[in-house]
Amino acid sequence: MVKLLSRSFSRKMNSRCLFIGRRYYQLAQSINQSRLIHLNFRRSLATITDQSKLPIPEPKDCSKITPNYAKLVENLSIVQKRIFGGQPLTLAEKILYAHLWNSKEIGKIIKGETYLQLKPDRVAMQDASSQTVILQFMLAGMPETAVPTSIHCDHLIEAYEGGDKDVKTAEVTSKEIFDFLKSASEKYGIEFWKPGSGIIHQIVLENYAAPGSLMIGTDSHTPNAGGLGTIAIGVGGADAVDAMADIPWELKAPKIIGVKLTGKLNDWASPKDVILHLAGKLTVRGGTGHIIEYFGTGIETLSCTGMATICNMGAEVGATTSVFPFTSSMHSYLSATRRHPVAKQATSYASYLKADVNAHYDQIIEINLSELEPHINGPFTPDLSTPLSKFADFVTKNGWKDEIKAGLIGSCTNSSYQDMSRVTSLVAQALDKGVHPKSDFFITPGSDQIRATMERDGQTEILQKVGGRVLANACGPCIGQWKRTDIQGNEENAILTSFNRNFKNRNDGNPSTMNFLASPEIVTAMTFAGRLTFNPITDTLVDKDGKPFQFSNPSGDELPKHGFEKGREFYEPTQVSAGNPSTQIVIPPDSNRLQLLEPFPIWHGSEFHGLRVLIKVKGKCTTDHISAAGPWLKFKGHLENISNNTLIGALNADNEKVNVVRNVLTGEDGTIPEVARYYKENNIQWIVVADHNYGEGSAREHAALQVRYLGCPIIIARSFARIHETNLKKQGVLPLIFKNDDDYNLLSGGDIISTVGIIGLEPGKDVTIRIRKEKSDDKKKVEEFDILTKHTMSENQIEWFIMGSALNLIASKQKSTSI
Ligand code: MIC
Ligand code: SF4
Repeated sequence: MVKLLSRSFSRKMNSRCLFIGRRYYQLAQSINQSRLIHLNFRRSLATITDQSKLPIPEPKDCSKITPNYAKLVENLSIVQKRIFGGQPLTLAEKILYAHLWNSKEIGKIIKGETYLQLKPDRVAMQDASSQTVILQFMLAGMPETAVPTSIHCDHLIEAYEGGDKDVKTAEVTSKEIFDFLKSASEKYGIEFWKPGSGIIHQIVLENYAAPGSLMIGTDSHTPNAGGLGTIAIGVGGADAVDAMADIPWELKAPKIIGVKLTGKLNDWASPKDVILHLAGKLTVRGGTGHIIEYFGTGIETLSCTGMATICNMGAEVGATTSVFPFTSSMHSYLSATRRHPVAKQATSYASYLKADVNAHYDQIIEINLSELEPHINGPFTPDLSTPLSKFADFVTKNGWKDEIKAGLIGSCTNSSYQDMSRVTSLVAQALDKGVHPKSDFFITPGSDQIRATMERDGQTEILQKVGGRVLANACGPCIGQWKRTDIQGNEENAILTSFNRNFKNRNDGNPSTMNFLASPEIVTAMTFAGRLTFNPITDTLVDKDGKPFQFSNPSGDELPKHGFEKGREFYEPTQVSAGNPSTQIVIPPDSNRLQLLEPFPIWHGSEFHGLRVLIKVKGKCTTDHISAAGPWLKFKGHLENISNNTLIGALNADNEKVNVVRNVLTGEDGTIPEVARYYKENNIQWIVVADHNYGEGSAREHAALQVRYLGCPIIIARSFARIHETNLKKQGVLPLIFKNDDDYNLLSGGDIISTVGIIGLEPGKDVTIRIRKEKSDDKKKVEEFDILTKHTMSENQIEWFIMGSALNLIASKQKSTSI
């Protein structure tokens, strides 16, 4: 048999694969899986999968997930003719304009200026962010959601013992949240995915994403679905409420960055390296206001899941979303995940699913995949990108200890079958030579389907044989849900992960943990060395016989040869056709985790006077700094309680301290939430002054809700991250931007602020900020001056501000129609 199979491969591949295959065989035997031996053996040999030969499983009912292509194309052609005189458009523009609410009325579209009113096909939410969405949706008074919607329980599961055990624990510790979300799902006709079923973005890719469709999700990595040709945009909860309540969802027409891919990834390079490299080029702000659209001959060489990884991490450069045109690997993935009917339909609309010839990109970046080497990004920011060959020097120069404490692979970004089979090929090589990881090794499958397929194909056993711990199908350590036991206090240490984000404090609450981001293959190989300076491509380890051991290139199947194994049946979502108004939403009256929302007060109608600068923030201030996750995730449904974490990660420019500000009323220093509450109790409203890209990172609307709740009507920043800026607007907070960037330097904590220009606020009209500085030694010595700020509020958005929040506006409209 060995001879027979080997015939189809080149000589070089042959010997390597045969060798690994033999080991797979012995391993499988040693774990007594005789039925699997045969399969695994053959599978491990087949590093190159002929997609057309894959089995096509029985398709599922695709009626609700197949886009209405005929209607979309018709809508697009109206806009393309009326507004653009038939000129060619990029794929991203085509999909967005096909989803315009008002294609027949809309006037000129200017990218970067015009607000588009869109009708998304679908909404997805995760358990942490969906709590406030539901609480807000309840206020909107709708009987059911207007578009197909799903809830995924993935963030509230703490990684500790691994797999099912951790899910069981979460079912107890977060019972009231899951019960609340489940009952709300039943009431409003939402598909509910239980804890343990998988991570939102992986489940969406496996079940809902469809080429040419438009979806929004209350999580910044929603763009993952761009790997399947979907325009999928991360939004705050209030935006989701718009779509669910059948209200046009607004998005400023984005510009388009075209990324031209040529060549083919070689050996150790993986799709993750495309985005790690691009993040280095674009930086965390470079994608703001843009969609990243990939094109070029290189795209046909990528797997669908690999493209999803690239789109997922586009969130890290601030891009609105990322998207790939329809490819044959998307077709194969759709078929393998029982959506052949969608693939078939998409094939007949293939010209809609790619950019028009000669389409114009606002900027073009070229990447030759053949020349791309693996990259490692970090620490503390995802855009600090270093090629693997230079990484050892980088570590030495920084004087970091040459040690990796833990390697973590998987998560929503990188837990495809391809990722797992390539990783297993490396682990099998090491195991064969008796080489074991020097660091802790964790694996997070993205869904129960992936977990089940990995188990069936013997991958899990191999990973466990070297001590790998398979965690629940959930976010776990990626979002700080990690009961870490290997380090003490705030010890400086390094971890390597295939996740997408690496902000301070994120994974384990320790500000001295450095998270370096890399592909699953690189993370795994380096975990065996346990050293940051180890380069798996060039360096050797020592095997059990004291001989040098070097990893061969990773290899693996793009899709499972024998199809995906179905996950466990009880993880299937509840099937819904409509809402059930008689269902009671469960909120225990004495809960400290759920609290009904009170509408925010409407604008008082005057200029603001006597606002205090609570803090002038220095440098990076992500949503993790504004509303930390980890242990705080449990209070997502309780605004009052979660507000105790407001801005606790922010660095005060006045005293260079984190979470310490001067209370100007008492003259004493306190934590930010303490002082904010003190001002609130004393009827003093306050503002935040911030640096660039304020609110970078997640879609977390708590970062806006909390400041609003504690009495902040205005944030003045050098610039804002897109989702957070919208979240602030939605909650009735005015995001103002310094007209002159240097004016940031003129403000300090405790300054007294008033406004000129809020009365009569209009799109494009500047707002004057009057600053009064009291000298701390003598209150009579004051200095007063004006600076100018601009804003990006549309007429609609100004109405949200006037009404106190977007939700107040929806509720008032609901009321007037029901009278
Ligand atoms: C994240 O990756 O930061 C999160 C947790 O998934 C967030 C969502 C949240 O905070 O609710 C995101 O990316 O939007
Ligand atoms: Fe979950 Fe991490 Fe993905 Fe966010 S980035 S959805 S926390 S796995």
